[in-house]
Amino acid sequence: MHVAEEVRDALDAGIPVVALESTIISHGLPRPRNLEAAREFEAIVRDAGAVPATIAVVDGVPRVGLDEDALERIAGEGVAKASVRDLPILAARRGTGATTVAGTVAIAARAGIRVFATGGLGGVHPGASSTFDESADIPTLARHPVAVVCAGVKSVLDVGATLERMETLSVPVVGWRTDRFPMFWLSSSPHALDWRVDAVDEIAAILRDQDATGAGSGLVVANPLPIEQQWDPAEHDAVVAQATAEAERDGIHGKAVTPYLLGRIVELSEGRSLEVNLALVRSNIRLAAAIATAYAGA
Ligand code: PSU
Ligand code: MN
Repeated sequence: MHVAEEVRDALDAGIPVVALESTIISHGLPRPRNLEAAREFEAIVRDAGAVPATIAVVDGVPRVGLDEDALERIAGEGVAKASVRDLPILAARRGTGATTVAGTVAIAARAGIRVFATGGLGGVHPGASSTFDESADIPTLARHPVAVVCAGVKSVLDVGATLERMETLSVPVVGWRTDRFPMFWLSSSPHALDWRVDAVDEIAAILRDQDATGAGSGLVVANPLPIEQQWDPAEHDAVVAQATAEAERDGIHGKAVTPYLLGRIVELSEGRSLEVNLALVRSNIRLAAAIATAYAGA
């Protein structure tokens, strides 16, 4: 594993660090917007006084903190989507991969990074009771002490089933200034949360308790977009339904499902879903930086 000097120095000095994933760059956003977005995401962390650590596997080496060259490679073509199980294979064949939430969490934990920002988590897909399609993101968050700030899970998923899995696997979930679990492009959902948090100091205190008790699990901080920034719900429902039907018609399965749906949803919405997606990632990064700062100041 290679930890960038700036990240290593920050971790040693107690300067706040925010991990960022790379699958969103390589498989979640269309080129060339993706490279622009990757740079912007890092700049938002810096503007908040924290150090960004974008994580990916480059030529077999897990990298924590990417230079401009590496960022450009991850934003280019032919990059594998790397979940936890892909990491040893990429290492053995010196491959290059963009890490999912699961892959990023596993590497961030090894580097000692406690706070991570993404767009939306993977979770349980509709029909999972027969297809078994459940993202490795959830079980991985049960195993590593990394807090992930996200806008809930993508609404292409079975949100209720995903919340149930988080309960079973003992992944704690808190709503940031909300009582309802957000659904990525949409600010709310019918799904009530057990816990609402209104101050970053309280999130820092949760992390410290996990550290003290050796809880070992992560934390999901669900951060809804302000309602005036959400995607139009009527268009959202129609587009998600159509993209889901097309994925089924085209026999998409395995790791291709999520990138296929996200790409198709951007096309069908003529880019409107993309603007909302970018806005929610920015918002999650800002909150993650504030949490990392509160945690570092402890
Ligand atoms: N959030 C986004 N865009 C994305 C993803 C999340 O705004 O592309 C990615 C994350 O990397 C997440 C992955 O881990 O989608 C989930 O893929 P799967 O369902 O195959 O586990
Ligand atoms: Mn899957």
